[in-house]
Amino acid sequence: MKYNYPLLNAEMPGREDVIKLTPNPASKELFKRLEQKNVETWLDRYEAQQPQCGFGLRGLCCRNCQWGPCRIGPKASKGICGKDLNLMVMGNLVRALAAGLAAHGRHAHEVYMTIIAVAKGKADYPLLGEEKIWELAEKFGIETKDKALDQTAKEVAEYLLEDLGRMTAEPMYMLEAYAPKERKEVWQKLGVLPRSGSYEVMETLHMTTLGGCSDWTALASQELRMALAYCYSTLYGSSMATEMLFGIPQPKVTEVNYGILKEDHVNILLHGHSPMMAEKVLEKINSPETQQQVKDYGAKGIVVGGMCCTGDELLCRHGIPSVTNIMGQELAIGTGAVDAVVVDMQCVIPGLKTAADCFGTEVITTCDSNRIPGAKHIPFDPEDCETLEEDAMRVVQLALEAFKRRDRSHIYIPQERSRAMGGWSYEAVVNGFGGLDKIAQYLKDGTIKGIATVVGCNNPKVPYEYNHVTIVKKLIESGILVTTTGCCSHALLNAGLCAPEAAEQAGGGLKDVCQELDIPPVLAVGGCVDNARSLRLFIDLADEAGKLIKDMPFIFIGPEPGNEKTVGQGVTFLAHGVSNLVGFPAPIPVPLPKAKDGIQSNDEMDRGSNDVADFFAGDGLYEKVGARVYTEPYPKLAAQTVRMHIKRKRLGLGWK
Ligand code: BF8
Repeated sequence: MKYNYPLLNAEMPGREDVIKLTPNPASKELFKRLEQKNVETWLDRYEAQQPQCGFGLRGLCCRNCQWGPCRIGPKASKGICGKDLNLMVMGNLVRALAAGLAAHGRHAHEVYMTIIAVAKGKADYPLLGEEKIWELAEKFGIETKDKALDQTAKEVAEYLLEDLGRMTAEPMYMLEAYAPKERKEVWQKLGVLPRSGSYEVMETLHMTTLGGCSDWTALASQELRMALAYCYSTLYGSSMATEMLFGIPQPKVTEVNYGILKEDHVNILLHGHSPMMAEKVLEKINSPETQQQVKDYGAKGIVVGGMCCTGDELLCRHGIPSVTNIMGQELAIGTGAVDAVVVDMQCVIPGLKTAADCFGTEVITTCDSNRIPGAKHIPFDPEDCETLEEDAMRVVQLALEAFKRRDRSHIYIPQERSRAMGGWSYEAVVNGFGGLDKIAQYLKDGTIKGIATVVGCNNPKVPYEYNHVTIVKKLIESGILVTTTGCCSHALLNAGLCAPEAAEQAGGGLKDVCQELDIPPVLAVGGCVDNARSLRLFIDLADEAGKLIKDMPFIFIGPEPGNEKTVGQGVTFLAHGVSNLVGFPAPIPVPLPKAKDGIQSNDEMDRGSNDVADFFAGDGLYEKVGARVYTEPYPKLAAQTVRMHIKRKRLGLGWK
């Protein structure tokens, strides 16, 4: 059964479609098993929510003040305050980006404060990314002569903190250092240069409060301004600061998927986004003390698996096998083999604990921002980390004790494993292909037709992981190189598309070059903050080719967008001139043809917001930044749209 949403010109899958279409056999098995065992998952809760509210789906509901909630529809064309449809849709969108920026900002803050704690001697972490520390110091113009590495790192972190929190109108250091000159001029002309992450979140909430900004186009400008703050204060900042601490990832091969769990081992999953505590826990797991204790507890060893973006970070740096993403977290618990899930921040759904309670899995929270009732809480705070070493050891102890208690009658581990290569930092991609000049040449001569960065969450509105995998298979077949992060990367890793042998599935020159260099056609570049790596690649390749980024055969794709954070990711790439393809028409309603002026049409109301939809999909945004949003929920059609986009860009450049 499908759920039809004519208002969006789309349908959503029912349970049978999800189980039939989801590409990972392990997920199919686990959905069925959890259903048999009567354990609730997101799939049950999603079905219980059908039909979903048509106002909310189209961004036509405002809950920003106590006059509301207000809805716009055939009965009322305005909210009580007079807010019209454009203002409501754009206001909701800009608030979503603010929430996403706040989330990545909090992540960034933890990483920067950890570097400062290390420099002050308060936290025992290495500074393995020496080259990144010197690179940033030089870019920021920090005097480094006779300065120790840790002190330089601290100064860099203080600059990054300023980008996160500046309240005055000075330029952002990171934006000045890494944004292309041509873009800076575009943004200057548009008046969208930001102050800092925190300032722009404050300004956005201010603009959208009752009686705030009534001009949706000013909110659209704020959307661009905030995306730039998001990009340069949180994506670039978190990604590079984490490299300062734990080093710049290099490619490494490992095995991924649910089959990495082992019945006779202690199984620990590390889940969340900021890998600060996870790195320390990993250090303790690998200590001789723990390895001895494991035997005392009667286990054959410890398996560490990664979930979501913390999983991506650990895969990239240590080759730790990853298991799954946001919508697989309950399935992983459903194996009955997970002794402990250690979670830090973000994308840890409340349903995780419900499933964990059914299987006796210990859930350990490590961030004060992400508390879960009934979970053990051992917080990491870089500003108060005197007990960090003991705390990380306690986390490991809890997992060992959970292994002893585990009810083995519930264990069911689908034996799916895939080979995968992670660790594709910006530097690794450039070196792997033999230099920026080589990649630019491959693009020019058509060996590689284009580059798509395919990223983002899962969303129950499309069949779980089906859109990710289907689009990417079609793209590599067409000779388009793919970079990936976040939940999408887990779908692609488990599908075997991130292994060098996946080159076999690529088409044309991409197949040849990947086989020759032993590189996968789908490059797992890290967690969501590491979209900065793909963006930097786009920026530097355009520069190397002597072209503007907006003219290059690049695209950003979010096939299953879910979290508010993805709005920021998409608009970041748009602001840089890279068009987006999104896999479901919300919260920007699907752009159907606009009714002619003077013609009253219900369609005009149904689609949510003509002007905002046209701004993103039509010429409004395109004229400002040279990029637009395509929306297509059906993955084969989506891949076709991307191929056309890439082809048009190549034609424009005169590249065959
Ligand atoms: O930051 S892709 S559901 S896990 S938000 Fe979350 Fe979305 Fe997954 Fe990583 Ni990104």
